Amino acid sequence: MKGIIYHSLTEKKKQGKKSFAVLIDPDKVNDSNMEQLIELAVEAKVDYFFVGGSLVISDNLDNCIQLIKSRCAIPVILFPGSPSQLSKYADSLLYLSLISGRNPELLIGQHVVSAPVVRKSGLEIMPTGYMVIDGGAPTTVSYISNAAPLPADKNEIAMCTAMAGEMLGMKLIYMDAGSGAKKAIHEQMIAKVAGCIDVPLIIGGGITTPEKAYLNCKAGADVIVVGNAIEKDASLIKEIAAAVHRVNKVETEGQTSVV
Ligand code: 1GP
Repeated sequence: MKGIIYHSLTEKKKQGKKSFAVLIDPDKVNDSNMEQLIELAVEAKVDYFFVGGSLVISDNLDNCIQLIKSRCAIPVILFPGSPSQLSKYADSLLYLSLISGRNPELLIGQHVVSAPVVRKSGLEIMPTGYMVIDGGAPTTVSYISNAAPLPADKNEIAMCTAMAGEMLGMKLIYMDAGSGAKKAIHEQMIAKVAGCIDVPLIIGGGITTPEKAYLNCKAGADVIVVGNAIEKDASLIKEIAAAVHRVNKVETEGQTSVV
């Protein structure tokens, strides 16, 4: 059904429910560690798999998604680093426009070139205002995008960028410090941006602990994305999922922070 993933994201936001997405880079997994990852994700009630990477070299994308689909019902959302990272086996596509940068290719150029293929894929398309925030070191995304990241302490610029993205019609805002960022995005910036938009807010890049995931959610993130830290230690899936979902519980019970 068209629009089912976006519907789930907006419904959760309405209910104040936070989601946890595990990011899988198809270059960094094989069938056997994928099996383990999927098992852990199901057990931890992970909400989404994001699949993609700034630079995907292998041809493992379809295989990786098919494996997930054959093992569980967790929705798969494509998080592509380029228009070549399309797979008809996924449920939905983050249709990214790099609104924090000033590289016209990533704002609209690549979209124009790939539009017929994207339309033909039949995927649910989710227009996403993608904002790369300085994570303290050059990341693959900052290099590949050939665009300066948004300074980490410029909360007002982040706020105005997200507002503009929403008014231009973006259905999601994704703030990303980049995979393996030294510094994850500060809660003050998340709060500032969350306070000025109505669409769901995705936060990722450099999140390595359940505490950080929890604080990000409390600050206003709707979806937390973790990739690198889980590649290093898959057992974190359980802890981070629990921390993210604990925000739901705490808010339902009207208590204060328990982490
Ligand atoms: C990167 O937001 C994602 O684009 C996740 O980052 O790999 O650092 O968790 P990490």
